[in-house]
Amino acid sequence: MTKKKSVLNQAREGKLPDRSGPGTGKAVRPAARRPMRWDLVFIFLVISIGGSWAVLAFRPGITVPVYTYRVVKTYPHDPNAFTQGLLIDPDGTVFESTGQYGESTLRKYRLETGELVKQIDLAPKYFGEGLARWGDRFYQLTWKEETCFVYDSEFNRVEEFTYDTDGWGLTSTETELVMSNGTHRLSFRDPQTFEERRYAWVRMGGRLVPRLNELEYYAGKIYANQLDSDLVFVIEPQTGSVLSVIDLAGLWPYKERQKEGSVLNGIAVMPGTKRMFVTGKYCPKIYELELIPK
Ligand SMILES: [Ca+2]
Repeated sequence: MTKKKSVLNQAREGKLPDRSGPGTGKAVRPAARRPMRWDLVFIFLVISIGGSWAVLAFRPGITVPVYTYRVVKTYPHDPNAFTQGLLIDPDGTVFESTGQYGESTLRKYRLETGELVKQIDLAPKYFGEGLARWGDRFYQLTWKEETCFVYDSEFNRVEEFTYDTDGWGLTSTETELVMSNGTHRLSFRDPQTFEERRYAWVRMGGRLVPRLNELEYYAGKIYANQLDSDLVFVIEPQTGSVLSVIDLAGLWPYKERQKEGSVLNGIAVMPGTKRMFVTGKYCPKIYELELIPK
């Protein structure tokens, strides 16, 4: 870091060529027998400065209030379910979308017992992703297949939409669907047509928050898992600003994560209550949590 900084400082002091933009500076070639390889210096600068910026931009420091948790209760969860979307009804019915080619499903089961009530399997070419409800319909994204399946309450497929990005998380507000695609970008879509109405970049302290995954809308805010992280970001839907962070570190200890791809993913708040549930891909439990300011 020190070396990179000193290079930056030298550049600022004019000791290195200004490469800040086309036509803004000329390399000064010293009168030496072996001419400096400015092209190599330039490549070094691009890699070192660019690399530093990438690290700063994509590893945001936490600049908002942090919540930790208390486990209220745990419930069974299929340890073979690669969880991508989670909803839980007040009557204790869980709706879940799972991923992986050849293993993707839409299922419903009982929260208390894990007893399966209904399941449909996606064709092997589809990788199931986020799940949201709009009225009495369920919307299920697919990862790379750019297809959103729409089902009625009995899981009969009634409609299909296409989109032109990755499909990751999905949730619904009072007026629209909200979709993540694995970046910092949230897409707000018309539930009737699935067309994008607007988008928001999720930022914390001015920095972008990447790899946003499963989503849940609750009390006017969007809760988002982040891939390969134990953090849940609480997001203001209009601006994309992160309002707070829930730190789930230690909830599902790493030594207990047996299968590759085991990460926290899946948030559900029981409608009409404050009961919050989280789980993970290949996680054997659903955790009901109470949030505690840190
Ligand atoms: Ca959810």
